[in-house]
Amino acid sequence: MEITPQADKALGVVVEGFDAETASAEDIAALKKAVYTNKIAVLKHQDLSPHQFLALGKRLGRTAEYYEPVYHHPEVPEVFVSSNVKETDGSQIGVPKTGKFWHSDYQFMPQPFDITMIYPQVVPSKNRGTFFINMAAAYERLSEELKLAVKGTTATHSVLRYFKIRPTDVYRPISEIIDEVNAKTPPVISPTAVTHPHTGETVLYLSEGFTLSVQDGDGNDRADLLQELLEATGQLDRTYEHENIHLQTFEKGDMLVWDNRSLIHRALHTATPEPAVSFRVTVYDDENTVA
Ligand code: 7UC
Ligand code: FE
Repeated sequence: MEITPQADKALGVVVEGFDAETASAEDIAALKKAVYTNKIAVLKHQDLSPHQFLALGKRLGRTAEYYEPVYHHPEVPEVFVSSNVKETDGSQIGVPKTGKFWHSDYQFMPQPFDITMIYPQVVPSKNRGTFFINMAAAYERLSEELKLAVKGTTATHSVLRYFKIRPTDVYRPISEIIDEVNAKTPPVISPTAVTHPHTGETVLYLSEGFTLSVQDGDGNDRADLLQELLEATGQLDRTYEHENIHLQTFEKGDMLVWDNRSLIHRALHTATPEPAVSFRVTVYDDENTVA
């Protein structure tokens, strides 16, 4: 196994010679260390079944089934399927157009995932990739004034704005669906700046997709501060040229493994939709917490 930094990039390492079936405990430890240090690891030349993919996830930590079953792989429910391709019988497996907004995975849940693994299955010929922002580095780049303004504030997160209507929701009143989403996944409140449990970094915990509001210590809404932080971190830049934005491209056989506690991500917008399928396994890492 050989781990090398991605050339000319602020983030990421490329991992050659990683064999999920025979990887030693030391290989797994080295991979996790690279993920927390360099934020994204691109495992090259992977050829895994959904079961093998899940087995690899289990070596990194505690895997989880996504709370909405419509995303589940039919044979391996822990595998989340993003797909815009219909099966030959016309049925839909997984959900199309997932994650086309800035977010981290399960940011709206009481406990977000530590590690996200994405394994693209059908790779578009162009516009392939995912945008990332390192919210630990973005915090460090804030002005002293903004860092001070963040102190003592909390942020409220919810899936509501990006909850996908399920096939079974057709003809249901939208108010009923909204009530159901709020009952099942109530808004979660966290400090606006959190300590990364595995690295100790200070991470801005907010995103354009899932963060509804920021409040000060007295409970006053700070919509102005939320707007300033989204702007400063690069999340409002529709040219995607902000210095904080990293475009991670991939090719067939690549598997992306990233630090979901410090990175937010956004699926690349494709103007002409080409077939795209990817599998995802998410992991809670209960070990080696610093906070
Ligand atoms: O369909 C989607 O974009 C899924 C999103 C609402 N949640 C992904 C996650 O893991 O938080
Ligand atoms: Fe995501």
